[in-house]
Amino acid sequence: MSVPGSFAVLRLLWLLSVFGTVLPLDGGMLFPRESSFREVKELNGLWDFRADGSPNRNEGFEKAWHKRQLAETGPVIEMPVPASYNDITQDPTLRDFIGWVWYDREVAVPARWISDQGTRVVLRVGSAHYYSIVWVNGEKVTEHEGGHLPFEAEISSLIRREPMKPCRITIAVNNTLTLETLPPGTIQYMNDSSRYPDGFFVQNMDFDFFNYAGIHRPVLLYTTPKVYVDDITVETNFMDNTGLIRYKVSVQGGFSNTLNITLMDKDGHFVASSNGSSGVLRVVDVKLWWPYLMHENPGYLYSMKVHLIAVSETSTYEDEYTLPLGIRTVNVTNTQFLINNKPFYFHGVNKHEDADIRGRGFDWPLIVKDFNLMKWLGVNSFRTSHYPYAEEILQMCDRHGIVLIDECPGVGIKDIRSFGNASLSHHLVVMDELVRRDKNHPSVVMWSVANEPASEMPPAEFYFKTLIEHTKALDQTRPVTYVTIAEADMDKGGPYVDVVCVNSYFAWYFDQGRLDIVPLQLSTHFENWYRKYQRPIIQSEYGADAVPGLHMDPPMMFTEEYQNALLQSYHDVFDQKRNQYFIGELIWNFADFMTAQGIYRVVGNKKGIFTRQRQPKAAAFLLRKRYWRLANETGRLLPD
Ligand code: GCB
Repeated sequence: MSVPGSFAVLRLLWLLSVFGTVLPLDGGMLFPRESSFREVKELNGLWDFRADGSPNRNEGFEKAWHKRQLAETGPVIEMPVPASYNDITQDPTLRDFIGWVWYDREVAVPARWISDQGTRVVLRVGSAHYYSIVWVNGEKVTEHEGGHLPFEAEISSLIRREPMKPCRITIAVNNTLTLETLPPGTIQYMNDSSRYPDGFFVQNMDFDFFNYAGIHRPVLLYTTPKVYVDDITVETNFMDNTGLIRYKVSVQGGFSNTLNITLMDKDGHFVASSNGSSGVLRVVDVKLWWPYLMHENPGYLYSMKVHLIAVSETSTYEDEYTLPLGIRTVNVTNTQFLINNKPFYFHGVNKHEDADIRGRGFDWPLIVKDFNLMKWLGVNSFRTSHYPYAEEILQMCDRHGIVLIDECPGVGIKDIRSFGNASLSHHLVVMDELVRRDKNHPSVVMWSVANEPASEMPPAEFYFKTLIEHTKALDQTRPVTYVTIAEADMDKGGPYVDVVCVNSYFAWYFDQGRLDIVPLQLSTHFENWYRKYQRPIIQSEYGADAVPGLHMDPPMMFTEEYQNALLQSYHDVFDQKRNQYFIGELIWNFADFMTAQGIYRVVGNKKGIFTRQRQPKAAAFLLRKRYWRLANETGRLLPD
């Protein structure tokens, strides 16, 4: 690939400056919550927005757009935050834009936050895809690589410098994917001037969802005292009727301090207490956290209130943070997945954060609707395919008892150059960030470090061994997997996973239309995987596209009848293997979702059992019947 001279140099320069740095994790990432000593101010709404359409996408940096109001640098439009910017306007150039886009807005900061030197003010972005740089009043406060996890910066001293001026926040976001990003991609320049205009380039990707971009999750300011609770880690266990919570609290800001920990039940009644930065809370007559449909009272949460008093020579600081927590255990044997020592059978879905207009933008009505649909369907679990979802979604799972396989954005790792050291070290950082954010959620029962990587390639063995060992060192309480599609004898990372998660599309991508071969191929496939790795198996994806309203009997591909018949042929095999080593089934996909344009996709992927607007196809009713039957057969509490 040859690249025009000056453009190539500029691109290389910003890639080096931007992608070359691995930022160490320096502290906790507690979800911002209000308390008597903490305030939260949401900055959601309309921001000014400008895409940098200059040929090298670098005009914003060359002309230092962050130094002024964006509106003073050129034409801006109104852009909702949170939302993907792609589908907001009528402009296909913005829908398919690759490069830097800029957002800014002014914020009125409460006077007390500025005058009170004992208050820390933190700016937090829930997520922005993919690479972000943030300035406050023209000064850079942070940058972050990765499109699905939060990042923040303390801005107290900056906003105190010019207390009378409104505080201007500028965020530049770049959606370019390279061989070393997660997910990876490549930029390809088309240099044939008889076919393409000068400077024409495309973003290639090896994954099947639209590369939505922008500020996808809430942006907010929150305060803590100068000495504050920075991180909390809990691990839970139980013996007979007694629950055990091992906790660790880290405090930042210096000074000797006193920590009081109080545990309350769901009704706010005192349960247990402790002092100090680490310890064990004992819970008599414990109410365990159970999955939905496995217990009459699923998703039981206690509240752990951490109260801090820190004293210096001149001042006293007080902080309080309340963490919801569930008490449960997770264990894996050769044939079973155990929650609270009882066999758990996953009957669930794979999702995407995806909807009309907002793209991947955070949206409460959509989230609540999806939970209502999942509960209607009898879903007890889902996989966050193919990237970490908003923390608010995980909190819903905690409360409703929906079990999660928490997946990092390691999707589309197909090029051998994406198995190099730079890719691996970034992947390790993403796992650090993911575990740091999600470690305390009872709903998260397993980490998935990747989806369908080219795991047959020789470097895959070292890559996955390192990645899985690293993840297990970060969190010793949960199993680790990656989702695979390769044939058993080709898979290099297989020996390191705790659970085999396998995707297959028999009678769809292969042997098209031949539903009759599914039973033979699927059961051979399972037997091979089990013989080779002796681990429990989850069917982590299976399905067929169905265009809603398209009918044909006998079934033909793309009709609702074919989707139903294909699911049914898989279910017959699942039911045979269920009492052996087969521990779960996750349909691909919960709802239709947008993809890049291509001849295999007719306005997106249609394997949803709901349409993108969340209306049921015939398959939703088939699955609903099955999942409620499974809940009755597998979900009841089995006698010891
Ligand atoms: C897969 C991928 C998923 C795709 C799906 C499909 O194996 O994991 O991202 O969308 O197949 O529909 O092809």
